[in-house]
Amino acid sequence: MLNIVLFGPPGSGKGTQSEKIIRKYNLVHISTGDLLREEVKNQTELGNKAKEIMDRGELVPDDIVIGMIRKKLVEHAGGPGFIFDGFPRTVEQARELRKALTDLDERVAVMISLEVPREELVKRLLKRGVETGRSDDNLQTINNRIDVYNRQTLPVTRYYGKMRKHRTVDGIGTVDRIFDRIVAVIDNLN
Ligand code: B4P
Repeated sequence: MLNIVLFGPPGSGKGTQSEKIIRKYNLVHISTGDLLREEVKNQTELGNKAKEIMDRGELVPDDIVIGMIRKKLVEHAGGPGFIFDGFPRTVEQARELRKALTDLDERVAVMISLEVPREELVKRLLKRGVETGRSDDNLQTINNRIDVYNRQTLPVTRYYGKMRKHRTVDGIGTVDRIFDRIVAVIDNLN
């Protein structure tokens, strides 16, 4: 299996690039953000709890997110592989992902970080907020999401860096140009 972690701050283009990667490599897309928004939409107990946290721009507790991931991994085990979009977001989630994949005799091949400056992230997310009405795409929540990313999520790069699995990609430019950079990384994996 080819298992890829697509990483980067909110608004760096993870969801956008994931769509293209899954088409080219036929991978299963797991976006914890999408899974959580689905729970919110269906007004499940989990969704009602998550909505408040997401609207503040904080991270949903690890055990909730890990439970969702484990379920998806089992459902699609033995397939061509996964793209993890927006997960892991804490070192604890990264450790749990490793355990869950090891249980399936699998591992993460690479973690690709999309690098985009803060001003550009804010600009993109404000634009999406206007276009889609997504409730966490407002200035106050965006700023908190970026702060939370820097504080709680960025250390995950060191976790994969120690295993020599961390690669960075310039996330500025057209969607196609950025995709070409990502493909170059994936196609150069041993
Ligand atoms: P996510 O859904 O992961 O949201 P996100 O970080 O904003 O990224 P997204 O994928 O949506 O945006 P993208 O960068 O593609 O998380 C939302 C919330 O859920 C979190 O704040 C947290 O509360 C919770 N959550 C999710 N996962 C969790 C976890 N593992 N643990 C705990 N909590 C979790 O794109 C943004 C915009 O940029 C789009 O409008 C896009 O069109 C635009 N764009 C993309 N590429 C561009 C380019 N090259 N140029 C210009 N614009 C571009």
